[in-house]
Amino acid sequence: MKIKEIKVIVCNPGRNFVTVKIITDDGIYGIGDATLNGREMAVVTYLEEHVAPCLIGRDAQNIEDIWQYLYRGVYWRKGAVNMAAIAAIDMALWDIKGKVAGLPVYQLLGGKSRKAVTLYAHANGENVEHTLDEAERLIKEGFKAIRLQSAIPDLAVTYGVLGDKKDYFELQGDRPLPPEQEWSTQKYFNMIEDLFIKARARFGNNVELLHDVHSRLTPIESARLGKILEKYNLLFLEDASIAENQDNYKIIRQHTTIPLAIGETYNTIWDCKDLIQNQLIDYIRTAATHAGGITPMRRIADFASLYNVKTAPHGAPDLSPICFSAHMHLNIWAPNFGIQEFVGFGNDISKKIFKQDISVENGMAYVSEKPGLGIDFDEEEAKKHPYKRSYLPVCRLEDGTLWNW
Ligand code: GCO
Ligand code: MG
Repeated sequence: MKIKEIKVIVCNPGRNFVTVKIITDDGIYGIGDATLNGREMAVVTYLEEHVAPCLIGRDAQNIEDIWQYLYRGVYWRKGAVNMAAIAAIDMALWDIKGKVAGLPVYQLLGGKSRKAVTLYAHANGENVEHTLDEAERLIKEGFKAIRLQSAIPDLAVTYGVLGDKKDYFELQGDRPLPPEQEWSTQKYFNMIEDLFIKARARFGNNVELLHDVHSRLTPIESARLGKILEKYNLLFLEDASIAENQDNYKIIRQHTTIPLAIGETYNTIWDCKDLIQNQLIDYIRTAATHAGGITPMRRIADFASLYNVKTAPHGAPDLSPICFSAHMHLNIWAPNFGIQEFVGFGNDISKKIFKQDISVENGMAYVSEKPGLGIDFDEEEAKKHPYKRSYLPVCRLEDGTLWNW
């Protein structure tokens, strides 16, 4: 079964998504997600110019060899652009393998370890009360785990909270250039405990609560935050500090028992090896799209299981529904799966382009039983919504110093 054609399609049903479609000489096709928010076209060029020509004529069944060929064989290892491209090829090949076998991908991984996948939803608010109202709405919808984020009083724009803007495009205006956001650790600390005191008072202890710091704190500040929030029993504290230097987490860990999660920007197992091996984290949040596909995600899950680290894949709106489908197969299989981030399946245009087959009931997602990934992509519909340049925001301290986004 030879690879006959590889198409790379960028569409924008409100966000930019890069989709790869691999077509074999048997007429079977598979799809994968190569979206790299704010740098989409770099991945498109990489795929079209450098990856696709090398794969035409290769046996589509040899997923492992193709993965190694694109990773090991290229000399230039790792990197966000490279790994997003490899990821999309890998997902598409698993999709094809499932279709050939007549089985959903999770069956090829080893079958189900659970009946459904627990999701956590986002409650974002303009202030503490607004966040809690949002959380209440989600709890009423049946969600068992909620991530709480509130705007910080006296800061112009806070991460995750769009204010009166409906989306990032509106935030960026006509330019478009990266919007700028502000950060003050002091003002954040003035607000954050109140959010969790009030959340526990209002919702009790039967709902799981989570929080994303988006790497805004230094390790010792994260340790302080962990100590403050420990008593509110969070499922995890996400991206407290950057861990390019993985030793940063030793500092946090030695001060607090709050469960720690990280990994949404990681491209390979090497980015989290020390964190996992030294048991400095509790959840690894790599995404199939940014960590090279289903093949390495399976390896990361197995490696993490040796050290009591659970998986909690990234599920932001800038990963396409194809990535979410790939995660569903990994999540239903992985014995050490923890929780899946969930922000819905996009708007109506997105649902017309990406034909998802996952049902969500009471905060749990049920995997597709269709052969392959169980998601389809409507190319004609996608073409009606072309790429629009867009950037993630950048973050600055109040004195203008560039800070972590
Ligand atoms: C999350 C992420 C997102 C990111 C986005 C950046 O936990 O969902 O932190 O909110 O901002 O994915 O591309
Ligand atoms: Mg995050």
